[in-house]
Amino acid sequence: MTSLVSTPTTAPTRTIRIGSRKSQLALVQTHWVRDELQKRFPELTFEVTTMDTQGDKVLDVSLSKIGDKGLFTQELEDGMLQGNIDFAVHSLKDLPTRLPEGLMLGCITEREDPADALVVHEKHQDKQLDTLPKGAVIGTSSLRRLAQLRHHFPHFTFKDIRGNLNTRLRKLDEGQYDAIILAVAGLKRLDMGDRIHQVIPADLSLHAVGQGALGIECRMGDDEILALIKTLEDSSTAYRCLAERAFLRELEGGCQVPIGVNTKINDGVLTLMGLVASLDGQTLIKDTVQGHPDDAENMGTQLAQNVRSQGAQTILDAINAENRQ
Ligand code: DPM
Repeated sequence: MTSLVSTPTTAPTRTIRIGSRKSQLALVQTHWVRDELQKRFPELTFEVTTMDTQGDKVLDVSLSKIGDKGLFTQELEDGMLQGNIDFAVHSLKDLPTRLPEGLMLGCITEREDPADALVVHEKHQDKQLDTLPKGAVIGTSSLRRLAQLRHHFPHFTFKDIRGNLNTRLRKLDEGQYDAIILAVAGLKRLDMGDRIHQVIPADLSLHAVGQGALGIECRMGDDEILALIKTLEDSSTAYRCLAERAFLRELEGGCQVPIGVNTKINDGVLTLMGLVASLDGQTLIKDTVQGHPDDAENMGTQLAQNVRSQGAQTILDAINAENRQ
């Protein structure tokens, strides 16, 4: 058919739809991804679609009681499967180790400092973890942070805390807690690095699997999208996080469990340290494996089997039994 208007010589620019949670941190992270992709692919248009997840809506129940099966990811995953968005940006540590059929982890970005931070009430400005008073109320909803810190500091009182970063900091400043524990990465990304009072060293508390990295999830077989997002991958972070995720995948049974990790790559050797703790902080089971980064996932699985045979299974069974009640 002939047309009176001139036919365009190039295809119309494609719009790529990115899914994100609405929280301030999620948006900072998603906008970083969008801006980096826009720089690399100026001919494409990127659009951010925000969604509320179950984890954003249910604020009055402890995280460990809700379980961790896609609490912060499911609505975004539905959006991808229904074709409403093309990929989703997550804090990698919130992305379950088993993804729904048809979806995949397409990219792992360069990690921020994966450590946890102590943030104190102003009256404790001169204190560190080892000088906070007996009975100090420490806010965290992480079983991992709770169990490890309780092991080293049994004289603290641990109290649940929920809500986004700003809500948590407000509750701390109002005096509901003496100190709270937050990820260094989240504070830095929100330009609140000045609230980091002490970076908690690995010998006191190992960080969560994937902490500090972003995970970009996409549809399996969507090669066009996969090629785009892969340009943001950091291979060193990816190897480390794949090892960490394999460790967690092999151990978890759907509930939040006190599992911590630490990884590094030096001279081409990947070191993965993993820990399982009992909730009372009495028992910490820790082991390390080393190998070639290409073998990352097998190393994670191997380490899980090691700690299991060293007593971790008993701890996990007890936690899972408690969570079923
Ligand atoms: C998961 C945990 C927490 C988040 C459990 C854990 C912390 C919950 C709490 C799996 N997801 O770490 O053991 O302390 O009450 C979350 C944060 C970030 C991603 C906030 C934080 C930002 C840091 C990052 C919540 N998810 O840990 O302070 O990107 O790694």
